[in-house]
Amino acid sequence: MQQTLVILKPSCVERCLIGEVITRIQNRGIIITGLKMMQLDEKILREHYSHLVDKPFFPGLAASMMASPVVCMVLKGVDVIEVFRKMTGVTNGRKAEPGTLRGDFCMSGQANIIHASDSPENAEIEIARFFKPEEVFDYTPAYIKYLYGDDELKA
Ligand code: FUP
Repeated sequence: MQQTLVILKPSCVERCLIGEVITRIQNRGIIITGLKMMQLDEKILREHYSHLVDKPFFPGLAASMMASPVVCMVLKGVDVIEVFRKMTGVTNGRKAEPGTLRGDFCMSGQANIIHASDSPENAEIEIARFFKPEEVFDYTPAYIKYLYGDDELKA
C-alpha cells in the first residue's frame, strides 16, 4: 500500500489543530504508520523546500516552519498520496475549497497548516528525510476489511 509524508506545521500546532487533523485522517480510513514531534532547522528545510530556496519568500517560509515544533506523520492507504492532497486543498488557504483541511482551517498561503507529499517519488524521499526506518510501523489494523474490498487490496 502507498505511503505519504505529512507535516503539521507550526500554524497547525500553535493553533491547537493537531487533533482536528488527525481525527479527519482517521475518520477517512487512512492508517497512521509513523508519528512524532520535531523541531525543524534551516538545514532540513533547505532540503525539503529545495524547489523554493531561491524564491523571495523562502526566508519567511523557513522562519515560519521553525517557529514551533511540528508534527510529522507517515500515512498509509490505497492511493493515499492523491487522496490526502485532495483532503489538504490547494496551497493558498483562501482559495482552498471548503471541506478541505486548508479550506476549513486557514486563511493563508504560507501559514497553511499542512505539508503533504505530492508524488510517490517525493513521498519516498521525504519519509526517509524525516523518519528513521525503525520509526515507521507498517502494520495492518484488524479493521482493514471494513476499509477496502478484497480486490482493491490486491491491486
Ligand atoms: P504545497 O505543495 O501546496 O505545499 O505547495 P508548494 O510546494 O508550492 O509550497 C510549499 C510551501 O511554500 C507552501 F506550503 C507555503 C510556501 N509558499 C509561500 O509561502 N508562498 C508562495 O507563494 C508559495 C508557497
